[in-house]
Amino acid sequence: MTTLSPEILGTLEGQAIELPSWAFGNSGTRFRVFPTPGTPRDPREKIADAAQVHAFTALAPSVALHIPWDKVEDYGALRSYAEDLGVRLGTVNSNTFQDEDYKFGALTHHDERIRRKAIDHHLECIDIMHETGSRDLKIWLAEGSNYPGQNDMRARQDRLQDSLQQIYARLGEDQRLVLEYKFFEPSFYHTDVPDWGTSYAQVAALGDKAMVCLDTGHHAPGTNIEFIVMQLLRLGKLGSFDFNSRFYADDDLIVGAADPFQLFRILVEVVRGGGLNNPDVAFMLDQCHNIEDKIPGQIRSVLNVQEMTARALILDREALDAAQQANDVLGAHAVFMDAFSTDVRPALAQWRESRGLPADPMAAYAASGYQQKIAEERVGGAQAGWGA
Ligand code: AOS
Ligand code: ZN
Ligand code: ZN
Repeated sequence: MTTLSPEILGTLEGQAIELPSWAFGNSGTRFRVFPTPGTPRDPREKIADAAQVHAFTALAPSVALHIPWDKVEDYGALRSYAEDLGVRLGTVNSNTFQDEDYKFGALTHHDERIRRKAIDHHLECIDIMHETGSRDLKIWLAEGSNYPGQNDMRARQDRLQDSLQQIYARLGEDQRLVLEYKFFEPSFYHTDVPDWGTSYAQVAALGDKAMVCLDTGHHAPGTNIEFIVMQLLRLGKLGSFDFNSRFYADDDLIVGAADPFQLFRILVEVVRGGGLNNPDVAFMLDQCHNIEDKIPGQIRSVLNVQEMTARALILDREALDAAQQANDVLGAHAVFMDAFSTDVRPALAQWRESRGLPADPMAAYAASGYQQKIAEERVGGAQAGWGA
């Protein structure tokens, strides 16, 4: 059995992966949303489910909120509720994609009334962050155009910068803004923040408290995502990850499910660039569980990240460096593949047990009876928000 050094285990112990509240709601495609028994009916129940993931893995100590999907009267009370369950409230995600006014844009809109409304929504999110104790405001924009000539793309970039500056000015001392990019959808011709370069240009003009959010599902097929990770870390601008998997589009599948090797390659660059357990680089999941149970879906996801992190940590850097220096192409590749091909699961299971955690969190959750309990107790669980 492969063993993991105390140093590696110490690093793994510090790993924290934030869960998205919306992963616990029902979601689906535009064709059908299949309801799952036991689905949370309100933000508290989503947090309770997220706390289960943490209880079985010790990997997920915080939950990201989405406004307005997680809107409540009293955020202080929600915060205490979460903390009593052993988790804290994390990133606040804004939403400018479900309001009729935003059909043709929000932070980029040429109509000053609509743009003001979208900016004000973000200011409200920052006010909420003060109450929830959240550090990061995550902005993903669903704006763009469908046809060439439809919009003045240049003017939209200028208005976006102005809007972001107004939002940035409201951030507290210890708060940050992370700007997510996505190359298409819901707009199909142009998206106002389509790539890391645009996100970087926009946040770099704001200041140190603005960073890029990299969602692993938001790139064209074949994109070398680990190169982007390397570059953003090198520039000190990688603020957060939204981890998920894609086969075709923005599939939001379980991280590491579609391409475990890609997840490994990304984590190798994270380790190389000092991004692991670095408070400046938030690890988050952005997933939707359409047909599988949500809590075990999230448990599987955080375990996948942990497993690939362990493999990235066992990469023999000295041997790799030596091979690279000698221009030993196949030797360097072999060192890299050795780490990826190493089965660290038995060592991780043993280590979990030594810390009082279940060796197999998936099996332990299934045996816990929680899923049956919520299925009986909760009737009429809510949709995650997409299309709601
Ligand atoms: C959308 O495609 C993005 O991935 C967003 O990060 C996210 O799914 C949304 O903002 C949910 O709040
Ligand atoms: Zn995302
Ligand atoms: Zn997405």
